[in-house]
Amino acid sequence: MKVAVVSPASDLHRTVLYRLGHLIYEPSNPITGPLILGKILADAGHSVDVYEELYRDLPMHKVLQADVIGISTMTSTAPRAYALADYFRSKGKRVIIGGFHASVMPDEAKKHCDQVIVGEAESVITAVIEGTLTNPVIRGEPMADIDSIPLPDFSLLRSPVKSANFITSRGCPNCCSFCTTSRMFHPYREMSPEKVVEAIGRFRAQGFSRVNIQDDNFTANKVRTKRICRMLIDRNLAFRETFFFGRIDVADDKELVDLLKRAGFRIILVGMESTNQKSLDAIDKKQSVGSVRENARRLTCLGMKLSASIILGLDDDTKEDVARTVDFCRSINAYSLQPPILTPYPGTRLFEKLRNEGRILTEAWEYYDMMHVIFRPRTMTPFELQQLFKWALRRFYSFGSIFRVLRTWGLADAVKRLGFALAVRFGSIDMSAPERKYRSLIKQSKTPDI
Ligand code: B12
Ligand code: SF4
Repeated sequence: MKVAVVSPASDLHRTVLYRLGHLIYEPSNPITGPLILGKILADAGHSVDVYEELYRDLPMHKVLQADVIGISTMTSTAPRAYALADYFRSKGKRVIIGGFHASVMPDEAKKHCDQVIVGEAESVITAVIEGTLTNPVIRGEPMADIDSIPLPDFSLLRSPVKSANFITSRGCPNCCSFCTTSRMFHPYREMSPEKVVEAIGRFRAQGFSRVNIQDDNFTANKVRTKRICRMLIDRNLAFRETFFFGRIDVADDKELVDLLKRAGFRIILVGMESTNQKSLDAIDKKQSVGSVRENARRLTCLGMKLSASIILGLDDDTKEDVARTVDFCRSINAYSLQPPILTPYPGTRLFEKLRNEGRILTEAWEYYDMMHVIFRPRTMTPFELQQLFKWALRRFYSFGSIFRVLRTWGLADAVKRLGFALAVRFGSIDMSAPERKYRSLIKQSKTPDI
């Protein structure tokens, strides 16, 4: 059978400005689920093409050559996924929807397709495509042994891609109130170090100049992480700069940091979230502000490129708290700042709480992208929070910071920082229709009455 799998992008993310932003931000990289499912189907004898809409418009005539079309969903891409699904069905195609959003809203997704797969789809995808599993909503059981899952097959991708994305574990041992991944991928499972190293070797041989480790928490099991590092070093397989998500407590273990660096794992994205203890406790972060600050400083001193992620809009954080956290990230010379706006994704405890409190402003899912305020914050208006997001980016990515980046990391990173400094200043002149619609929604919202 001929199968196409599409990873859609929302209207906002398909604008010229966003696509330009991606060029500056990082080399294009795909979501891996469709490439894993594609490999399973290809091994079963089907012909598979995978498309990423984030980087390039879909070649509709080619997609429509498929007999069955699979569509992946995140919450912010769900409306686009449904529009595509409706269109494909109007052309007589069989459509199957899966991924994050469809897994928590299967009834909504079902209205637009023939079948929905809830959760991890490896165990059922072949039977669904071949028509031996016919229920409208099918639950994929998580595979216990993730070594037995094939690696993402990048040769199936028909969109430009520069980095190999790779997940070496599923889920996270923690369970923060706003987190979707620890619920989607449950229970927490790890790939063996041998398989991880084999995969990285394979991506190298395929000519990738970069690998991003996309585990929610690559350092959750430090013994495993150290073993992976040692094996990569021994086999001379380290990439120059590999990105990964880690917990701030890696800094407690100097041997681990040293091994990570030698194995090329130099860019670490850490969810610092806030420098207000009340906020950390409220989201179940199980960390003290003192250790977050100390460890963040230590990581940068040890030469890691720290990508600091802080959440804007937590109930106990005021504007001053956010400003203090942003300035702390500046003071320790963090490599980058990611200030996602708190987003209550359906399926999380946070979503239920805010809905019960009547604080969800809209269920226009395309704005659930962590860059738009879609709830009433407690300590400021939605409009003020949206402005705070822009302020945080401008404050961190200042023109002055370019010289510090040049001194610390060199010319290539300084040029990238210049790109960011320009993007965060001029990016908001985007007058696309969805952005205008969003602005009028947010400007009308009143100060919270809670
Ligand atoms: C790599 C990644 C990216 C990459 C590439 C994504 C892309 N090209 O679209 C980049 C950096 C570009 C990115 C961007 C964004 N991302 Co992102 N991303 C990830 C990350 C870290 C890994 C994805 C991955 O490979 N997972 C591992 C594989 C195995 O899982 P999977 O792809 O979901 O596939 C499994 C199932 O979902 C299902 N499945 C998936 N697709 C399909 C399709 C069919 C037909 C079927 C049947 C089943 C199925 O089966 C698969 C196998 O089990 C995840 C976090 C995570 N741990 O997953 C966040 C994540 C998916 N991203 C997220 C978000 C919010 C975004 C952005 C909106 C962020 C932003 N502000 O720009 C954008 C949106 C991009 C877009 N397409 O419009 C959220 C989504 C939350 C939600 N509930 O919607 C996540 C979960 C991170 C988080 N904060 O929790 N992202
Ligand atoms: S530590 Fe990160 S990945 Fe783990 S539950 Fe919390 S937010 Fe999710």
